[in-house]
Amino acid sequence: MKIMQVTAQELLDSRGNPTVEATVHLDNHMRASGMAPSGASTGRFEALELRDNDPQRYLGRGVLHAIQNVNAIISPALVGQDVTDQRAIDHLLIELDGTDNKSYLGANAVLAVSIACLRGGACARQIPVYQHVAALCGRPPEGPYTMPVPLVNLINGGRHAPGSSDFQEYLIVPLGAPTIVEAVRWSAEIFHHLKTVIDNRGWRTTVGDEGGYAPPVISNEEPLQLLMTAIAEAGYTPGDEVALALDPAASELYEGGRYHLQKDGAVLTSEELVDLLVDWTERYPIVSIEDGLAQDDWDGFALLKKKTDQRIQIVGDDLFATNPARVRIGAAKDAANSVLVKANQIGTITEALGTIQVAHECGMTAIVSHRSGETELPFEACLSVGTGVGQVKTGSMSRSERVAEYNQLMRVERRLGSQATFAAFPFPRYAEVRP
Ligand code: 2PG
Ligand code: MG
Repeated sequence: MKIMQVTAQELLDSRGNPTVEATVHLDNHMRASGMAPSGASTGRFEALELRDNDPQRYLGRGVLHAIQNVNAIISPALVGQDVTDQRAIDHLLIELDGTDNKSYLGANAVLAVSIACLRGGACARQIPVYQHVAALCGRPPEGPYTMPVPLVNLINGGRHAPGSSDFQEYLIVPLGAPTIVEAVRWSAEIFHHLKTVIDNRGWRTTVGDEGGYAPPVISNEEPLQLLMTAIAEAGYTPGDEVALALDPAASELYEGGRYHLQKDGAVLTSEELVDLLVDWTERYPIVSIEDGLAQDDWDGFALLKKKTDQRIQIVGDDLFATNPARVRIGAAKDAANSVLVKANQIGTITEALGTIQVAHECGMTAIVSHRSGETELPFEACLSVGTGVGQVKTGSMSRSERVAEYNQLMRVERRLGSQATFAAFPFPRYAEVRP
């Protein structure tokens, strides 16, 4: 099935910022669209998101140039391509862009087209997107499938919720659930209990960019206590049934070689921050820490990994920026054992799949992740099931763009029936000392 034309338009993401929607038109009059998500805590090594910088429109955040690149440059180049051949399409996009970081066409233009083609390919083959992804990964589309353990961001801070914690994300990990359907139910119940816990402290129960609560806590440790209480109030066992995870997004706190924690009135060296995080892993059932250190702090990452001794997952987000070359550096430096995979950090689906492969070659786990500025397409759900990576990070249990992902995961699991198995969390040994 051949591509006749690719068009694009400027729409909004979940934060009300402009984003690119691309649509592929196929020769049988079918069409499929893709939209680009967008980060707030973006790393320096990410592919470039092309913005117009015209202060008269959307505070400079318009994407009309990216739209123009799709309509005028990408569309003519893709005419006649087989929409099911994702690899060929993405390689064409990479060549057409010709830069290391997609700065000519814009990663937002390129990814929107890449996703549109992926969805168009699934449409043309008359199979669901996750099956098409599985086929691209060399696996039988009929299954079996591994359903991902979700890392559910119930407390938002940092750039996603000014006024809350300095650290960006406090997540629950319902690793003891038997299915994704149950994992979602447990998480939603804990989310609702957390509201009461926060309300009882007399705090506002508003939510941040990813739908987690954003209470005005007095320390960066306090969110962990709130989560522990909510898990227990909901009737689950912290640790065995529901563990914790963190994404401090520490690049955002790093200035002049130090980490600035305003809530704690502290300015920490890399070693001191590692000590703080390690101490928490001994007092709370934390199983995963993402970007515990800044994107250039390889030594800090390596120290954290060494001190947590493979007991927990040390994840590189800004550190790796979904870039296979950086993952290989990380492996050589023994700086992490997991890679966060965000397709828009690298630009195409084929490259994101390649990064997952490199992560596995390096003995690392991979987590498919959303961005804080999301679209209404439940894309990460399909990518996480199709790739079978075993973990997905896609926000809290509120805001439609986050819930859409969980709903899609539940639909897929029910549809797959016995072909679906809930993943085992790969780092089962959290802190021996239970709180
Ligand atoms: C992160 C992401 C997603 P952002 O840091 O992991 O949660 O945030 O999209 O703002 O980079
Ligand atoms: Mg992150």
